[in-house]
Amino acid sequence: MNNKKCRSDTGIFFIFTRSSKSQNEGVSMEKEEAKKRIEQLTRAINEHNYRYYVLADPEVSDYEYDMLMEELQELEKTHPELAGKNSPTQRVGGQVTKKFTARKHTYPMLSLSNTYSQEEVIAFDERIRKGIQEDYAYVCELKYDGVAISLTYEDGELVRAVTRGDGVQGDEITTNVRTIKSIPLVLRSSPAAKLEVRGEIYMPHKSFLHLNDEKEKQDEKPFANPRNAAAGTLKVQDSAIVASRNLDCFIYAAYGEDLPFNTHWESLQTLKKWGFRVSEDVRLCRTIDEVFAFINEYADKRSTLPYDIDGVVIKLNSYAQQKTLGYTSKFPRWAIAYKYKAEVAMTKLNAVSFQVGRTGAVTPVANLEPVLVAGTTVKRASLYNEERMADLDLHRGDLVYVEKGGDIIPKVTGVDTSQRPKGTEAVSFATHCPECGTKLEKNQAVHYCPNTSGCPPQIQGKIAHFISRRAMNIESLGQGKTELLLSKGIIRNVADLYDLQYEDLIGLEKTIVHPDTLKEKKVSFRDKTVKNILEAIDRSRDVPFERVLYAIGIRHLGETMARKLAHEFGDIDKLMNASREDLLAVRDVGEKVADSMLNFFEEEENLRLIQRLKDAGLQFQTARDEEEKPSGGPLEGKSFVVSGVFSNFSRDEMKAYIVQHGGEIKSSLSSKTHYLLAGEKMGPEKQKKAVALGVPIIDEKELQQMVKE
Ligand code: 1X8
Repeated sequence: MNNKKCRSDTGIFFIFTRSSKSQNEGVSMEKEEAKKRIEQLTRAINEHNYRYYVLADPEVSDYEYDMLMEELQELEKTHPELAGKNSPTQRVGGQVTKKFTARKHTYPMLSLSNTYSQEEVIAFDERIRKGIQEDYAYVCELKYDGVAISLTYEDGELVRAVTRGDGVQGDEITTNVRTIKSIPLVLRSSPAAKLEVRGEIYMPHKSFLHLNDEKEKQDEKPFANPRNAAAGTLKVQDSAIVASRNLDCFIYAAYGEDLPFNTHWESLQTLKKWGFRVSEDVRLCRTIDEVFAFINEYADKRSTLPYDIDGVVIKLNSYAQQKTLGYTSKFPRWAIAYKYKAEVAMTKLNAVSFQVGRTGAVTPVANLEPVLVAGTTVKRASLYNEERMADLDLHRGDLVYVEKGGDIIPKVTGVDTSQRPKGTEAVSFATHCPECGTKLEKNQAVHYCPNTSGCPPQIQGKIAHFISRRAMNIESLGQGKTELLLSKGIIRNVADLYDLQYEDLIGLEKTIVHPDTLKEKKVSFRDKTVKNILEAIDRSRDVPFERVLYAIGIRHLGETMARKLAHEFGDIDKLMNASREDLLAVRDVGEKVADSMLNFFEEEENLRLIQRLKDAGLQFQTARDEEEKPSGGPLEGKSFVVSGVFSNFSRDEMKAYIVQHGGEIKSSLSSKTHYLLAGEKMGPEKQKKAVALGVPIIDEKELQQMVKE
């Protein structure tokens, strides 16, 4: 098949051949043979990874690579005991970290002293010259805007990845870090028994834009910038999610004993040979002028890089000289970070508008004469709140400074009052909701529109929740489209969705502004879109009751609780008629949820909505087969709560025994429970509650007696 001879940089020849043996023969392959092949494949795949992710110079096609990977996966499936933690198959993730444990750093992870001023860089150079009194050189590197990481290798294998944390100790995130393909799991050559390297994990722009697009589609809040996205991703518990987000990493330092280099420059070259991804954008500079040339060069190149940087790191090259200078309590004396200023532009403030969020919060937004900042055209910028607006003392027509920092939403950072036209009026905060005209209320620094059920963006919030994947899963109808339908008055609430006809939708079009990103987006309803939406709406009629209950958006009613209540009560009418006590009797239902349920069902409008959804054919009771109980047994019509441990049955067997004889199992006590079946070690709280509710407590023997009778 794909016979290919490749020569790696280490001079080892790998024969990259997909095993000619069939899968069936593979299963019976001798373990020794399998082990050898696994080692061979692992080496080959690691080498390909290195060529692809580190050198950006792949040697085989994706297909050939996939074949090798597939063969390795098959072999590991047949011989799971041979699948190591650092096998290249582990890159796809799947392991879950329940809790990230704290780990102390062997070498503290210091931050760098940093500056925005060129004078301070010159002063830094002068301090070095005084301190060293011999020839010296600097290494200039980029300062990546990501998450610092420490990677420990033992005998050439990755054993630990720890975040910076407070510099003394950080969180171990090894499982997640293993999914980052440019981080070697096994080194190409092993320098020392123990090696620690440091670098920055970041999210490339492309991955970031893709991730936020997805988030937007799912109606989730997008990340503000790639750094937050990287940090958030590394703390996700499911490593498969981490694997899917395409993080990347640059390594920029090595720590260990007896490392085979004497300068930082050599360390970077050697790290690359060992298998690490080291940036090409590094330079050995012999004078401070060369340093500034590097700084200025990358100030221009910055906007073309596929990832965020926020400055340049300048390090003294010689380790011996670094040692001479040493450290302050916080920073190394031999390095400094020069930070680029956020890009600022000046433009005219045309107007201030007010954006109403889904929760009813009102944010002031500056509408600007379009201006180019950091490579993108800015038309809108956030003004945060009334206080911030007052601080700026904005007048209509003012020339304002707009800054695009690390976040996707630009901000207005200042006003040039010297150029203010005469007779202009200060902009004041809205008194009424721009969406529905209701008088605004203020809570701490935030203005709110109190019209929760009639204000379009707030209805929009409710609809977004209703159609979300975990609720009614009407995915094809995203944020933009619901906004359009609301603004045109085609829908006013979630029940209206079920009245929509093809003719209502086809051809609709509007340009809308995303509330989180302030970006413009054009939405339109074409034939295929409309059909997909109507189909999805139709399909949602089969969504089970527990999700419908979650979808209707009762405050504080999360997914789990909705499921419990749906099963406990079986249908919406029983739930609507439940007393506070009935609700509280359900395990984990607290006062907050109970009261919120009662409030919800008290509102005429909500009852009308539920009736309309019922009429539309949504599921308002648990499916029949779930409810169906074997009937005719001696325990028919009796409900039981089972608690404690039993001598003749396990707890599950006990429950099955009851159901078998016609009884019904409830997960928690209410006044309607017929019996509490108590085993040993039942909690005293249960007993108290049963007594209080007047539920008889029986034991195993009494139950068996009841069955016999
Ligand atoms: C932090 C960073 C360093 C480098 C790049 N990006 C960073 N965020 C580098 O050395 N090229 S060094 C560093 C630190 O020591 N705190």
